[in-house]
Amino acid sequence: MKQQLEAIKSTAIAAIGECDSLAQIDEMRVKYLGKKGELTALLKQMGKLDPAERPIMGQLVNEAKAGLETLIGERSAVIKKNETALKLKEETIDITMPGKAHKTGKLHPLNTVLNDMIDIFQSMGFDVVDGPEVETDYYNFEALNVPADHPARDMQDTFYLGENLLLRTQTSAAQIRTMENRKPPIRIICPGRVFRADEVDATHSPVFHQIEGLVVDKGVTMCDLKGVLEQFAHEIYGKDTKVKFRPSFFPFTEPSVEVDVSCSECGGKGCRVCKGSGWIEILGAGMVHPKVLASCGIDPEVYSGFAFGIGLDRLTTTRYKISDIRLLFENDKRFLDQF
Ligand code: 2U9
Repeated sequence: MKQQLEAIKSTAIAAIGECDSLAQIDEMRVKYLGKKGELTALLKQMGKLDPAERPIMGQLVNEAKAGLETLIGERSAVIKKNETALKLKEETIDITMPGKAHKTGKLHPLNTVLNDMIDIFQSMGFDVVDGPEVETDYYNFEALNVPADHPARDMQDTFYLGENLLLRTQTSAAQIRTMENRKPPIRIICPGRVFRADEVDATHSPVFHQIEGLVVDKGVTMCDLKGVLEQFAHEIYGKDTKVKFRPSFFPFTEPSVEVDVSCSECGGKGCRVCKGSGWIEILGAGMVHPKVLASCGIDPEVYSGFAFGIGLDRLTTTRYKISDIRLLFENDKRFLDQF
């Protein structure tokens, strides 16, 4: 029996030493120490022994059990340590690796320029006012002193949606509504989409964007108009930019002007961008026509005002050297990703 015990011990020691997973260790525990294990089976054979030998043999088997128990414990600890080391190695994160770049959205170039313009006018005390894109003939033309026979009112130039409804050709209607609803002093800008039945080409689109501005108060003069628009031009194009006011005509302003800035491309010498003139036209403006003030219930004998209209698309194409206005409306990601 002693020999049997020694044989079991030495095979168990070798087998435990070769285990390299906790599952194998469990198998060893069952095989040698479990209820149906080899050492338990040996104990059950003790009855066959001489009574005097039983305690000695019992002690030897128990010592062997304890020895194997310790060995299994030690081997388990080694396996666990190895498994943890392996897991740590496998799961190691190299924090020096470059991260995955997240694609973030960007502002459309029109919105970047618009935001700049809004910042400039807000810093001069202007509020931003919104209005509908579908307007009535009254708010788009009549209230602005645009006569019935004016070419802008022709079907060829304006998108009519019905007898009296149309897609606004300028954002002025929103300013008329503001004058109807607010008492002066009024200092507002109205940015937005406008629509004209233009032939489409590299410089014309049937949908484009404007920022119109309106100031109404007692004692507002052409000097205020000049000061605000010069300030705007210097903020957008730089302090050294020259600003020129040319007489012009609009039905809704009297007197009217168009404003040119010295060409930023050639500094005023004349080039392809300014068509050799040295100047680039950036906006139209004027003192609000007394008839327009009166049609909104504002007494032109007490109040005066100035207004201006700036095309956002031209400003954007010149700033970013975009050769074709249509690119602004096509939503081509290859184009938009460049900004
Ligand atoms: C009210 C009264 C007057 C707005 C004005 C212009 C001159 C002008 C153009 C600029 C480029 C249109 O986008 S564009 O083609 N606009 O030249 N706009 S004065 O005058 C107003 C507005 C509102 C109540």
